[in-house]
Order: sequence, then structure tokens, then C-alpha cells
Amino acid sequence: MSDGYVWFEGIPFPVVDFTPEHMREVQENFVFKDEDVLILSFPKSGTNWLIEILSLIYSKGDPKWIQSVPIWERSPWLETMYGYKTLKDKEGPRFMTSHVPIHLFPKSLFKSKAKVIYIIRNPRDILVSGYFFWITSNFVKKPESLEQYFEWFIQGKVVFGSWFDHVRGWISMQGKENFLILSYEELKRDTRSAVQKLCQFLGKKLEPEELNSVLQNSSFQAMKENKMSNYSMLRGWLLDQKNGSFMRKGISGDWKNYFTVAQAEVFDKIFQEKTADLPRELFPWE
Ligand code: PPS
Repeated sequence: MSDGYVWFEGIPFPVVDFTPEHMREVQENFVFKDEDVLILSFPKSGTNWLIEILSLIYSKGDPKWIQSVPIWERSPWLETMYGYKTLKDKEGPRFMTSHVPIHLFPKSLFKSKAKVIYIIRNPRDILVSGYFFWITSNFVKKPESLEQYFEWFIQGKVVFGSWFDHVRGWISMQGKENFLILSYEELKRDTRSAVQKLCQFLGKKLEPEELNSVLQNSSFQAMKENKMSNYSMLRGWLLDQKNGSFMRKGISGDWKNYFTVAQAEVFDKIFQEKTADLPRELFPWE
């Protein structure tokens, strides 16, 4: 904890609401049910956007739920102490979210039919998004500069470890009936089609006006204005009182505004090396 992280099995975790003992407890004892829906991601991939969309799909476009219950209660983070306590004995179908890499995940998932959605995003945008978030938040080590965070990121010395390992681990589930990979980029490019794809995967049918309401209420602007979804309630605790902002830009390709030419080249080289054997269609930003 002294270095700005809680460590578990060689992976850094946030310092708030995590302990190694708790992580072990979740890994060994959490039991998945077939009717659960799990959102998985590396931090800053668009996780909360997906939570908002799922919340709206299940309420058939009615915004009452997203406007009255904080996003972290609608789909709690399984690995946090708060989330685990909330989810453990919850009756009925559960929504939950996690950033945990596959090798540290509760084993019961792999025997269940729980629906799993992995959201993937260009790691360059994840890096930039993460940098601007961690410098205004109080639960992970603060980088001193983008240059420094760039180094940490490519070495996998950031919360939840290496993006490359995270993706490689989870996409090994590709092809399973209960597993869907969705990219932030496809959600951005054609949100309507991406939501329809999600509905099909979840076995949900929406009327045209319900679908329109899902799209309208999960837009960047709508989420930015919804205090149940924009994390403004956590300012002064997890986020800086003044500058802490969760809804930053919500665009693809922002890394181009921050990487130097040299950084872009270094990143390309590492990306090619580390993903050479993976299907290119997994990376729709390439
Ligand atoms: S976290 O902290 O890991 O849970 O963050 P996560 O939710 O995965 O990702 C945060 C980024 O997602 C952007 N975001 C959105 N983009 C488009 N539309 C909507 N509705 C939306 N909601 C959140 C958010 O702005 C972060 O990206 P950046 O690039 O920093 O703007």
C-alpha cells in the first residue's frame, strides 16, 4: 500500500476498498449464477457506458432506474469489498462489473452460463484516459507526467496490470456462447447497431421507441448530466473536489492529441509484438 497500490499476486490494485485477503476471498468463494450478467474490462475502456446501456436495456428505455440509483449500485464492482458484500447474497439475476484479469477471477464463472461482455478499447486512448483520471483521483498512484504514465502503462505497472495480458487472457473465452466482445470504437461509430447486438446477446427485445430512449439516455451528454452516473457524488472522497471528472471527452483517437511521434512509434512496435498472434478483427481501431 505504501507505494500507492494494494498488491495481489503481483498485480497492483487500488488502495481504497481492496485488500489481498479480500481478493483471495472473492477469487475462492464467489459463486456465479447462470442468470448473472457480468461486464468485464480493463479500466477506462468504456465500462460505465456499457453499465448505463445495460441498465436501460433491462428497464426498456425507462430512465427512472439510472436517474435514481448510483451506477456503482446498479452493477457493483465484484472485486471491491463494497461490491462483493452487495452481490454475495443478492437474490435473482445480478449485474456486476469487474476489471480483474482472468487468472485471478473467481473460478465459478467458468462453470456457469452467466452472460459475460468484455469491452475492449484502443489502449492508446485507455492510456490517455487513465492518465487524466488518476491525476485527479485519490485511490491509485498518481503519475507525475504523461511521459511517466506512458512508461508505467507499457510495462504493465498500472492498476489491474498489463493491458496486453488482460486482453489476451479474457479473449481466450471467445467462441463461448455466453461470451461477447464489444469495442468502444464500434459503440461510438454506430451505437444503435451495437445496442441491437447487445440485445440479441442478452435475449432482450426493445420496441423502436424504447431503443431510442436507450440511445438518448446513455449518450455522453446525458451521462455527464446524470449525477447517478457521472461520479460527482464521489468528489472530495475518491475524486478531487475541484478537478475530479469522470466524463472527460468520450471520443476515439484522443491519444493523437497527446502522444509524441516517438511515443506513437514505441507504442506501435510494442503493440505489434505483443498482439502479433491475435486476430486483427479484435482491434477495430487499427
Ligand atoms: S473506469 O474508471 O475504468 O470504470 O472507466 P470506464 O468507464 O471504463 O471508461 C471511462 C471512459 O469512458 C468514457 N465514457 C463515454 N464515452 C462515450 N459515451 C459515453 N456515454 C461515455 N461514458 C463514459 C469516459 O469519458 C472515459 O473516456 P475518456 O477518453 O477519458 O473521455
